[in-house]
Amino acid sequence: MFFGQKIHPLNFDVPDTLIVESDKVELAGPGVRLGVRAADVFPGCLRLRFANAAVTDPRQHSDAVLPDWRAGRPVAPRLEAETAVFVAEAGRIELGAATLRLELAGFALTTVAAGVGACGEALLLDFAIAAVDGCYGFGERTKRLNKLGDSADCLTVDVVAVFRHTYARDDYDPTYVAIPFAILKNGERFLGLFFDNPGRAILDAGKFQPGEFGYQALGGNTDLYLLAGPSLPEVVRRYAALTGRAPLPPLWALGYHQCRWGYQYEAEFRELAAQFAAADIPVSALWYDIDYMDDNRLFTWDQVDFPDPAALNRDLKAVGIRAVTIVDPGVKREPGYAVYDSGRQQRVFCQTASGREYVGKVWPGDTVFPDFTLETTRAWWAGWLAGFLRASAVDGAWLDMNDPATGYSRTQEMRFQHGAIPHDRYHNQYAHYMAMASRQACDQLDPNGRPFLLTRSACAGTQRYSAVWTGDNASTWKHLRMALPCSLNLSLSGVAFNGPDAGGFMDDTNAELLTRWHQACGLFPFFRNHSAKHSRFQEPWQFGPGPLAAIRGAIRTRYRLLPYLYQCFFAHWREGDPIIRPLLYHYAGPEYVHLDDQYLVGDALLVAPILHGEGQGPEIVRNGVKMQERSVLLPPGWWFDLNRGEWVEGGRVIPYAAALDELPLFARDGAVLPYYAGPLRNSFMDLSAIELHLFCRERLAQFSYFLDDRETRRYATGAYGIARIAAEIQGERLRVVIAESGDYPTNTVSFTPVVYGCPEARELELTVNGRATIRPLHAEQREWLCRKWAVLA
Ligand code: MIG
Repeated sequence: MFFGQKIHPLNFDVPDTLIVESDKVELAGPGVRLGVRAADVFPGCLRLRFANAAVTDPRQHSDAVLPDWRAGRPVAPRLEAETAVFVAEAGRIELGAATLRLELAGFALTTVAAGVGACGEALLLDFAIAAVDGCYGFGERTKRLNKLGDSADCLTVDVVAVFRHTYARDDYDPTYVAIPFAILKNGERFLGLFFDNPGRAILDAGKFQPGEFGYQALGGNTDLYLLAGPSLPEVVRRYAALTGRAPLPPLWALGYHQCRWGYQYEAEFRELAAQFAAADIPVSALWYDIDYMDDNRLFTWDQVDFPDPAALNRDLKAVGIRAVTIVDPGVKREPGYAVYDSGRQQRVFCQTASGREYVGKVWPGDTVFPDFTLETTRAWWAGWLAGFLRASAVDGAWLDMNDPATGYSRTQEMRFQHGAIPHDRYHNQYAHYMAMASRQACDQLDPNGRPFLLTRSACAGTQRYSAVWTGDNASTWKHLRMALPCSLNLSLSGVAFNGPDAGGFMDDTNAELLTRWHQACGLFPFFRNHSAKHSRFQEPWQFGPGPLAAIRGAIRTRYRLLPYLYQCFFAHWREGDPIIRPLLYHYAGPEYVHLDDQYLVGDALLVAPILHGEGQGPEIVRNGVKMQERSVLLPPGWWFDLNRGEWVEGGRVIPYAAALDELPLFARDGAVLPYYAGPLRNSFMDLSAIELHLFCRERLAQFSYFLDDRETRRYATGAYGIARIAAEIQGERLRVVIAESGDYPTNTVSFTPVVYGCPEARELELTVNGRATIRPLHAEQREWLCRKWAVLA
């Protein structure tokens, strides 16, 4: 056996009879009986529920869909000629005995002949996609953005464990995350297909058979949710509405994170804080990998290496640095160890079919695994985790090894709910329920606070509980290149809060790679430098003054733009739009179908990082400075080059050469970038004064700035305001109008306009909540100094 194998479609039994009943359609044939029900879920979303008679446990065990949408409004079928028809609000479904045709928002999709079938528990849906020219989503994927011609094995695995020593590759499948969600593109129309089945499944967008899109569930029943476009944002927002959006994180979680497997002593952490200060680089969190524990016992600290973790973490916090600890699910199987004893006593661990505690072999040696699908286990876990976080003054938890990794012990014997439920029903959801339980711990600590959790494994819906990092990559240019499409597809798949190990995890990084990685991913939703034990150290200062200055520029730029990033998170929480987006999210045309070496942050910033090193691609020498060159596709309209400080006309591809300390970064005409201009002191940021960086050459610059307390969950009950900002140039006058509304006190944020690339502007007319003032524009507000990106910061 090898990964990526499918069941050949010819092995499926195909129904030949169709019976229309009052509430469902029954498809039958030799060896196959499939019930099909339809329901309207919400506008633009409908569900087809497939019930395969051969499935032994017909219950839906998935927790992907938000509880509100699980019922749906049933749509009755009716017979038209030989075809059963469901006319739902969101679209139309036509079923023949072995064919399925669906149409939503002008996007029609039909199965191939014999494209609906069953093979024992397995379900087959095979669609003809000759007209489809793009396929996106698929969760956390390697390779390129467009999945047409590619396939995905939806099974969560510890990638490095199953693909040993393959760091030179960039085509891993499966990965840590299983999200059976595909977005098909046909010209400028998009359609989302979410196959809600938590078991192993395969998505194949024409790899097995060109021109066909195949879905195979290997067990259990599948609910197929159809998400209408016609645009890509509509599909993505609907998927987010269905499975949930990320709650607002604490502001510090959006800063720079420093991590490494191998940091082991209290002194090292104090030294790190001092080194960041000396390097003049803000850092918002330091991370504790497994080395902090006492012999890999969960919820303990090594007493010798960390005599007083709470004091250490409080000292760090006093200078604005938060602490995050790794928390693996596996509990050391050791009678006398309190965590194990209490778990055993409360029967919280996964069991085998006959009721033995399932045992794996991981870091702690013989290891047992909490069954997070049980409410009792989640309460037990939440109690321990909350106690640990409180006692050691830790602000966030990093959930690793929850794929789940069981080491040299097979996972298959690990069953759920006291051995009653086979492993595969919850395998892909193990991390999901662990994240849910961990969130419960945070709720116990501070019911009105904002938790920060990071998980390696995830499934559809996990974004409601945790951010996701993309696991063990390697310090290679290939893996840097791959980080863009990987995070972009994950973003389109509902997981907006994500990012890779910056600098690369496995193997040794180098000065240039580390620098370019910080630039390329410095505006990603999650930004953490992390590396493996025994690899070369890769803190920002490890490679001398040149790279340090360039990395400092990248990190400081992130902090400057943190208010913008935060606003993107707020907009995500409200609407479901991802933080980072492929260009095809906003621009139509064939040139965007495969474009994945540049991306947008929100809709206003375009990042086109250098993704190759010296000697690996186009390079030039200008004034004695070596520069790497790439092409940048600028969509139509004017773009302000923030690296060089000039307007560039778009609608074309331009060559762009960038020295080591330069990042090609563009703001579109009509953009407003909220900017933090205050002192950079780690996670301390006073956002009561914000600069509004305005780009209004030909277009009105507009932005909705959300006002909230940035600390509590009051926003979730509507306690936030919106400052609507509009700016334009009229002759010598810059006119800026700001109007606040909503459930937040007005005039709590002072906004200072800064206009770019507009030398003719001499005065500012600023109207805030109806009160107008006119004053001269100061020189520094007339022309921003951004000859060099490092200077911008
Ligand atoms: O077997 O905790 O992906 O980030 O540093 C390796 C040690 C276990 C895997 C994680 C990685 C982490 C490492 N962990």
